[in-house]
This record gives sequence, C-alpha cells and structure tokens, in this order.
Amino acid sequence: TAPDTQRISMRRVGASQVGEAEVSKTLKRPSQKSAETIMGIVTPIINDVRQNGDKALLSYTHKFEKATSLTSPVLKAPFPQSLMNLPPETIKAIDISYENIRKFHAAQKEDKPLQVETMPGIVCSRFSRPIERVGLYVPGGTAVLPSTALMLGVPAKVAGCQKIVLATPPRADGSITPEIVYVAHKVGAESIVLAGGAQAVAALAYGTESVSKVDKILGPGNQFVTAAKMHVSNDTNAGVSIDMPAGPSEVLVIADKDANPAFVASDLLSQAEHGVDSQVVCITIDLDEQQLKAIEDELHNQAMALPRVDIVKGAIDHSVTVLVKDVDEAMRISNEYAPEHLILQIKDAERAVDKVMNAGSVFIGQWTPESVGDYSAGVNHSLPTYGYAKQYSGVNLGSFVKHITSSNLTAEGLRNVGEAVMQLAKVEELEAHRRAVSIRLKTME
Ligand code: HSO
Ligand code: ZN
Repeated sequence: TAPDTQRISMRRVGASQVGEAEVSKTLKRPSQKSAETIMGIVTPIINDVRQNGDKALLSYTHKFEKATSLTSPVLKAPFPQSLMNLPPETIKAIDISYENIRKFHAAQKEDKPLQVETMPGIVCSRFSRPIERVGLYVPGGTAVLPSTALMLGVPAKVAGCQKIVLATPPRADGSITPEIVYVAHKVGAESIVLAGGAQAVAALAYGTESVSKVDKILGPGNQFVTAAKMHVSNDTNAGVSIDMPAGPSEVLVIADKDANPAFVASDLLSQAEHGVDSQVVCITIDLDEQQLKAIEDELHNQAMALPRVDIVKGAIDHSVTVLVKDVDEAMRISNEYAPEHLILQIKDAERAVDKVMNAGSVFIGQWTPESVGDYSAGVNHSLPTYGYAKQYSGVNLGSFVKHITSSNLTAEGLRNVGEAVMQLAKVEELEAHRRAVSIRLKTME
C-alpha cells in the first residue's frame, strides 16, 4: 500500500468536537487574488481593446492563446459545415441535452403579463422583453466546455434574444472546438469571437470593427474574466450588465448511512477534477469509522484511476469532510456555506429539500449525480459560487429578459389615489408632481 503522504484524502472535522464557529472557519473559501492586483492587470487590456479594437484583440489572442496564425478575431454565421464535423454520438448527446435544457427553460416563460388592479381603476402590469444582444463567454483552459455554450445559448434563444454572440478562446492552431461551433449554430448565434480573457470581455462590452457590442455578458471564467466583467459593468460608457460574480466551482455532498460510498466519492471527484482551486465538501451524518473509511477508500482508489488525478489532488488538498449528528445540523452548515451544487445522498432526500435555503442547484437522491445537471438533465450549470448562492440565482430564462411595468388609470382610478399622491408630493416638496395630479382632477370637475 502507498505511504500515507501519497494518499488522496480529505481532512476530517468533527462538528461537535470543534464547534460551529470552527466549522465555518474550516469551510471558508480560500481567498482570491486581491481585486486590485487583478484589476491592475485587466484594466490596461480592456482600455487597449476599447481604443484599438480588432488589432489589439488579435494581438492578445496571438500572445495568450498562442494562436499566431489567426488573422480575424470573429467567425460570422452561417458557420461552415466543415467546422462542425462531429461523430454521430456527440451530435446525439448534444441534441438530447439541448432539448432537455430547452424544455426546462421554455417552461420558465411567463405566458401572459402579470396584471393587478390595486384600487378600482388602477391597473398595474408587468411584462417581459428579451435583452436584445447578449455575449456568452465559454471558457477554454484545461477542458473544452461545449456544455457551457448550451447552458448559455439555449436560454438566450428561448428568451428571444435577437443577437447571440459567443466568445471562446481559440486553440493554438487558431481553430475552435467543433462542438462549440455546432452549439453556436444550433442556438442561432450571430458570430463567435475567437478570444478569451479580459480582451474578449472588452470586445463584447464596447464592440470592435468586427465584434458586435452586446447589452449583457454572461458566462463563467477565471479571475481575469470575472474582473473584466465587473470592470465593464461599472463603466456607464459601456452600458453593459453581467450575470453574476464567479469563483471556482464547488460541491457539497451530504451523505448518511444509506449513501453508497462509491457514489459519494464519484460525486466529490467529478467536482474536484474541474480545477485545483475547486471546492469539495462532504458532510457525513452519523457515520461510524468503518463507513467513513469506506468513502475515503473509494475516494482514493477512484481518484488514482482518473486521468486528471493531479488536478484532483490539488482540489482534495484543501477539501474537508465534516462529521455531524443529524440532517438539521448538516443543513445548517450547508446553508451557511451556500454551495454552488448541493448533493443529497440521504434517506428521504426529497423531504430535506424544504430545508435548503442557500444553494445554486440541488441534486436529490442516489440516482442523481451532479454530472447529469452539468450536461443533460435540463437544469442550468451556470450557478453562483463562492457563497453567492445566498443572494444570486443561477442563469435561467430570467437572466435573458428584463421586466417592464406599466400603470393604467381611469379617471376613477386617479380620483381614488390622487389625494395620496398629492400628499406625498407635498411632503417631498415637489410641487410639479402634485400639480400633475391636481391639474387632472380639476379637469374632471
Ligand atoms: N460543474 C461545472 C459545469 C461543468 N461540468 C461543465 C462539466 N462541464 C460548474 O457548474
Ligand atoms: Zn462539472
């Protein structure tokens, strides 16, 4: 057997031994590079792309992606068939996933405007309209992610966005993953920007000679992408919004005696293989030493057989198993941590969902690995990380629309509410406001 130092294992923390304060400390996410450092790097890049357009964009792609043969930063639709040649099994997998994601997001459509008569003669409505132009960032890095193109592109199309621009870093030979081109084609994307990082975000935010400016930028990315998204969304000259701040991907698995140790380990590892900075937490409910060891053995053995074992090691190094007594304690810790993914491998998992207060997406019961949601179930995998599940939703149909409200009053309605309006205008000493009502009431007399 391998010496202990070689063993891939997660630290154990007994919640009742250390107390809740210590547990939260243990579960604190590792701090990111300081915002200033990152901003200091991305700001000049953003300004350069903003000022020098395509030329700057291309030069960053030559430099960072090593795609020195690339001569144009944009591929416009219609995309040639030769760029999306794929084996039939991949096409089938994308098509099945596409359809499930489409169904789930189409069901999020509000079919008719919301309408409420707040007082006789006063009708308030709310209706939605698609965001016209959206920029969807699909990260490159250590894995190609056509699934992310699906998770962003399908709801954009369902919402009715008129212009969908994908951005993704090209490979060193200047080409794009054919799976991503196929998804771009399926969602009706206008173009694919062959660039990554802050430079891609800047091009989408401000537009260049060949990149179309967009109104909202969505999609995950590294710290530079996230910082660039924050930067441009703060610039009123860009007039662009973003989906949410993003950090490294994470999973929290809650397992009890009913859980299959092999399943638990496989879920922890599927998150751990995303990156060395991934967060993996396992909360075990009332397990004895033998059961804990069964999970740990599975984790080690399965990990050793993975092609990305080195990445897994990095992630598992700062991951932890928290030992608790019951479901309520597990849920309390989970809600405080607010995981991006929450996997419930416990008895009556469905019933426990009522207790979930903060999480990006929940995976219920032993037959629901996170990977089904990552790819094909229909739910979105662009989710809030880093504890932002406390205040953000994952990407959904609503991310691609804005809501507009309207009021419609009859003369009776204005008579009913006029006094209140005039009184509040008086309090705020805004005489023109008051008169806009009084002038009408007078006309009615
Ligand atoms: N688990 C990732 C999504 C993903 N997994 C893409 C595989 N491909 C973040 O939610
Ligand atoms: Zn994943």
